[in-house]
Amino acid sequence: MKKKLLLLGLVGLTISSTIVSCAKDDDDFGFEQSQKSTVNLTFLGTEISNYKSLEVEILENNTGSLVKKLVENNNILNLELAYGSYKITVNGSVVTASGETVDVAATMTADIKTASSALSIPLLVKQFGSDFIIEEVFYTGVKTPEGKNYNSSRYFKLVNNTDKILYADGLIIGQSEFLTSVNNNVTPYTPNEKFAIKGMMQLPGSGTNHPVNPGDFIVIADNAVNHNANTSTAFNLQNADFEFPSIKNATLAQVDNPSVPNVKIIYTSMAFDDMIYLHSSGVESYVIARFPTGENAENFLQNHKYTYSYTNAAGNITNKSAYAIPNSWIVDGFNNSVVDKFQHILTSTTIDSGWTGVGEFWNDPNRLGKSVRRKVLGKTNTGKNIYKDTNNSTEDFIKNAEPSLKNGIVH
Ligand SMILES: [Ca+2]
Ligand SMILES: [Ca+2]
Repeated sequence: MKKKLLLLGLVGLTISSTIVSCAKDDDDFGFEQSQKSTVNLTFLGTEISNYKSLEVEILENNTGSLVKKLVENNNILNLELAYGSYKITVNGSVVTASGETVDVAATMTADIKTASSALSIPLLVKQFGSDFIIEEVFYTGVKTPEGKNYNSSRYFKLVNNTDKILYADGLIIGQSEFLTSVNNNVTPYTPNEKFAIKGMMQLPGSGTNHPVNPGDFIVIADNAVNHNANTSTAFNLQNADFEFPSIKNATLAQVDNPSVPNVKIIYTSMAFDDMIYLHSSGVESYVIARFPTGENAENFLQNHKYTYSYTNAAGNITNKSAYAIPNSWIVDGFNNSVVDKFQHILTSTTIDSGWTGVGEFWNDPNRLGKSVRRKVLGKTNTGKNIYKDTNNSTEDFIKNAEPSLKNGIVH
């Protein structure tokens, strides 16, 4: 996947203000090319516990002279440089306050033309991906204080973990056909080529209708209403960006909120063709994807049927039919399971090589009201979270997390 640079934190003076203030202090005609400056470089980022290793390259643009320095377990570099116009490049790794080792980089230009110069260089986290990632899925649901099942208020939360505006238009969410807790040894089975699905929805929009700023998120709720008004243990999701209510299944008692756009259900294996229902025990996998140019829901249903068979417990052959999303369309995904039931992951390891989950064992009653969330690596310069995505959900996610929308949707 394409690597993107994200701002970890911008601390201290910016270069441009340094240059302006230095220039104003100078006699306009007072410096010569041969003069030297004592330069103090400080590398900075938020929530960093150790500046482990930084390779610094300092290139003078006119003469081509290049200085290389290695800075270890430190974020300060002092050196002498001739007056000139410099490009400073930094590559390395740091340890965050939460103990994660992350790659960082920085580039900066600076004019050095005073006897001493102090530069603060903001380090950027090198992050994976160039599209949305799944930050959280709340699939367990809640029980009412009276101990009854409350079947709504589940949601997907997708985050723009890049440094540019992304459009949610047309994003696909896929729910696995198989369970991580059951392995029937089906044939054919090709998870390295495609992801078998039992449910698939697509967000509306024609390309640029739903912009999402860097670091911001969208919520796709089963039903975008204030569930907290129905039962005190459920969440207020009325400000969700999209919803997938099932009106046809009356037992869910879901309603269509007219002010929140509905997703398009492209495929579901449920008896109600408007219904996608997340497995409360958390043994499914989820992906997000985009149709390549020329593909759409109609083509997909024509060309991506997936039929398979297996030998059932009675010794007979079971034939089944589902659909499958090519892995090349998938932009993110992750597996969920529980320790005492885990059989296999359902994604290619290039999408997710691990699994996360909620609950300590199969149908652990304490799983209810908890979700899975990604770990936070740091903050953007606008105070938004940057999330971990190494395509290994065992490392990237927090199990048994407190749902981020517990107190409603706050951006
Ligand atoms: Ca609606
Ligand atoms: Ca990923």
